[in-house]
Amino acid sequence: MKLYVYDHCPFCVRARMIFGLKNIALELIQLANDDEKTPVELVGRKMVPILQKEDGTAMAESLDIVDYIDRQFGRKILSEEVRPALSDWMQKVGEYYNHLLLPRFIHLGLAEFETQSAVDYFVAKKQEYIGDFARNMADTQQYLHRLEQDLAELEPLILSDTAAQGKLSLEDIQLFPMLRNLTCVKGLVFPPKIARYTAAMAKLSAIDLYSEKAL
Ligand SMILES: N[C@@H](CCC(=O)N[C@@H](CS)C(=O)NCC(=O)O)C(=O)O
Repeated sequence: MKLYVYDHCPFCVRARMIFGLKNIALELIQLANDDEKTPVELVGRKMVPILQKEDGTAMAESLDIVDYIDRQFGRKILSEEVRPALSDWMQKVGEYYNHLLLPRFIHLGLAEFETQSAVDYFVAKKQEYIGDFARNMADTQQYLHRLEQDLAELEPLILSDTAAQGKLSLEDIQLFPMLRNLTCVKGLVFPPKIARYTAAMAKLSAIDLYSEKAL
């Protein structure tokens, strides 16, 4: 099977996780951020992740891909339960964390940003949502302060290093990609349980963190 992704895309990390967790072979295809043709030909719109199955058919939507792989290949491993407190936390942080992430992604040496045209495409599109990237970088401390308070609230919700609610669930599929992407923010210190959880989930799902490249 082929999975079309951008490295920085949290929805793509969700889809990649189920392959890693179940140890299923996968061909990962990193698209250029300005490649509109490939996704549009596969699923009719410019969006990743896209799973191309062995029969050539293509499937979009991260949680549909996760559900398909979990049900079709071996024993189902994910519980569908998502605790309201965790869901609320992800919603709250999801509202502002892109101000920290998007301006950094283009400097991490990621495959989707190898060309200047791919970078320009991303910057133009995302600045429409969050405003000037340089301004957002300059506001780092303000967002970090808020995030550190929110991470302190998340800490008691992490019940095990290898599964947020104690057993693997859709919580891990949604939470780990957010935490993984936050590892690109230099100076951000995860509370101990969150740090152990992020490291363990990265290993279990075979997905690199950005800690070494943080800026
Ligand atoms: N609901 C979709 C959302 C996927 C999504 O928003 N992907 C973004 C990348 S993070 C995308 O492809 N956006 C189009 C673009 O970047 O031009 C899913 O869960 O798969």
